[in-house]
Amino acid sequence: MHGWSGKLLIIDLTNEKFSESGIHKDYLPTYLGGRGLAVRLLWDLIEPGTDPISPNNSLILATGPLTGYPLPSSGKLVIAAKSPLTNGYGDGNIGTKASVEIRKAGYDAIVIKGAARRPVVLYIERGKVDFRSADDLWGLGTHETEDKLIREFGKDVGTLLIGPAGEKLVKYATVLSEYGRSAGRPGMGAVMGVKKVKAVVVRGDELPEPADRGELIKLGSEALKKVKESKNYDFWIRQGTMATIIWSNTNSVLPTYNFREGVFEHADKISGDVMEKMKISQKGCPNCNMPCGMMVEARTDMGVTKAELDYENVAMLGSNIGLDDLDKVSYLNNLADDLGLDTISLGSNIAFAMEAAEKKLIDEKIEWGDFRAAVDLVRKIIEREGVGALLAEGVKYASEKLGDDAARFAIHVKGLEVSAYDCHTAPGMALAYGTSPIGAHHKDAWLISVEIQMGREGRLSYNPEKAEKLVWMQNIRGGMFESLTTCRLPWVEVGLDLEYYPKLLKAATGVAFTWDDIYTIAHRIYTLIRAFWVREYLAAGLDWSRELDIPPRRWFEESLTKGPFAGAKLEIDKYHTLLDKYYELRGWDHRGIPRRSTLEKLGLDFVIPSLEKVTELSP
Ligand code: PTT
Ligand code: SF4
Repeated sequence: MHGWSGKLLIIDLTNEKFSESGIHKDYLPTYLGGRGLAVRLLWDLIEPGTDPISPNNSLILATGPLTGYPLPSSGKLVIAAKSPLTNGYGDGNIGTKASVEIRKAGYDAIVIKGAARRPVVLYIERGKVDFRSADDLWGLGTHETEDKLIREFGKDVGTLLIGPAGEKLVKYATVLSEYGRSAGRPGMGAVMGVKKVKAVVVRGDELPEPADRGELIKLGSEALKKVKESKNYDFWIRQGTMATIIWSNTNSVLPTYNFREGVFEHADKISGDVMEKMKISQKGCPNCNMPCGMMVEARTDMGVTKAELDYENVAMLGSNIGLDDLDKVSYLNNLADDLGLDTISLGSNIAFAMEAAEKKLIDEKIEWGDFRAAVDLVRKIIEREGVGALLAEGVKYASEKLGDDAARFAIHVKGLEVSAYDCHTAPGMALAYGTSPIGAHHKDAWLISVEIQMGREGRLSYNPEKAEKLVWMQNIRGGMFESLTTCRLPWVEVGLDLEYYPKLLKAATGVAFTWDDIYTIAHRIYTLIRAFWVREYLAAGLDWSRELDIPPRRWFEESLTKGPFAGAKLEIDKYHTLLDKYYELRGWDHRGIPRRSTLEKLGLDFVIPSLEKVTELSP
């Protein structure tokens, strides 16, 4: 076998044991790795209806057949589990040395089962796992924890860790690494927390041998050169994802005041240009020559802080909560990193609280743009104090508890808070959020960029071609990139030719995957993820229906009041037409449940008995 090691490391925390096992021979060619491998393992390993906040959940760290090789931005890792926030499939993608070290230690994936009795650091090398006490680290922020891990293990190891949010099981706690890389929006940090794993530290020695080393190096260095020669390269290096703030505002999609509006009157104060003036350094993931980690130094009356800024963080903790000062936004961003909280869900929960306070549904006084109140709210979320106890569970839960009309301004899909694109004027992007396999996230499809290029009329239309484009985009981004596992930004941001990827895959694995093969694998992954959601929902006694694929009510019920699209909102009947088209393309029925024929066609026959136990399948 080339390109993959073909091996899993299985760690049993409850019994402090570990074992290695071969990966089923069919899994790698049919799921590739990363997300594909993760969902297949979760399907196999988790009992239907498992409580995600229990030792019975499994945490999967999955690399792919391109991870770590010398080619563009190949230092990515998928972290997956059943999500505590949504009760469905959850994952995130992190760029960190840990991804490369896992491969170098000889594993395609690591499965972490059970729960430790006391906090542990898992120290992993090829064929060896140490269960070391983390008593001295429990309770510390991620920055201090990382400092201590580096002192103990040196700088050449890979680290994955949680902060107090993960320890206290906040439902949108993430896994952090390298002072600001964060992954696993749907609560992967809480899964690590319930297992009492404070950190995973990995040291490897050698990557799996590729099928054609010469070809891989030739193609990889050619692609790295193309990235640097791209016309967008210089601007990307200056601003990274932060350039999107002004783009989103100009195009009326910048989330503002809890997604009421798409334009923020102070967008210029939180823009990429302002960030450039605060920038002190820049960092990137392994093997990346277009590093986008913009490190800034921020000054507030709370002191001087460093933070790594990205578009999503700044939009959600800036315009979405009415905060117009990039220093203060950076402070909140750094606080989220240190505590191990997802910035997107955090920004949504703060905005939800601000709106609930405005509507007098909660006692706390927290006004739009109130920085001090926002900082205090973060503390309350971690301590589960007052309204923080509701918000630690996410906006869906908080809105259900508050009742009244709170559900109208809880901005989520399937429990995962919407990431930073307002969709009052973007039906295709709304569909992307509605059908994203982890709840509302842009990772799988950035359809907004395509819609905006269509001009006003095209953008507002419900043309079925949007559903077709969405399926294609999901298959490339959420199927191929999440499984390879490499960063998609060389393609998305600087236009690296997609044709490199099947060629690199062949050089790595020796298998000539055609585009048809890649689309089929992606389609298989999406369908298995959907089957997982249905199985888990119904096993937990929850209903499953197409209503779960509908984005927030606000976009259908309340028009924008400002900007070039004032008066615009989505239309529910037309949205359903798009959704029907999407289901047809995926081979799912009117409820969004995969048809028996689709499961058979994709080689997912093993799913049929489990689904038949809980629901009737359409032919
Ligand atoms: C991702 C989500 C994003 S998406 C952002 S900013 W983005 C937020 N970043 C956070 C952060 O920082 N700190 C924090 N405490 N929480 C945060 N939550 C948010 O998490 C990230 C980059 C980015 S920056 C993007 S778009 C691309 N995402 C990729 C992806 O998903 N897959 C892939 N194959 N390549 C990608 N490349 C880019 O990676 P989640 P990272 Mg992240 C401070 O994890 O759960 O997927 O959520 O991983 O290493 O930080 O890289 O404008
Ligand atoms: Fe990491 Fe950014 Fe490079 Fe992607 S472009 S690999 S997210 S540094």
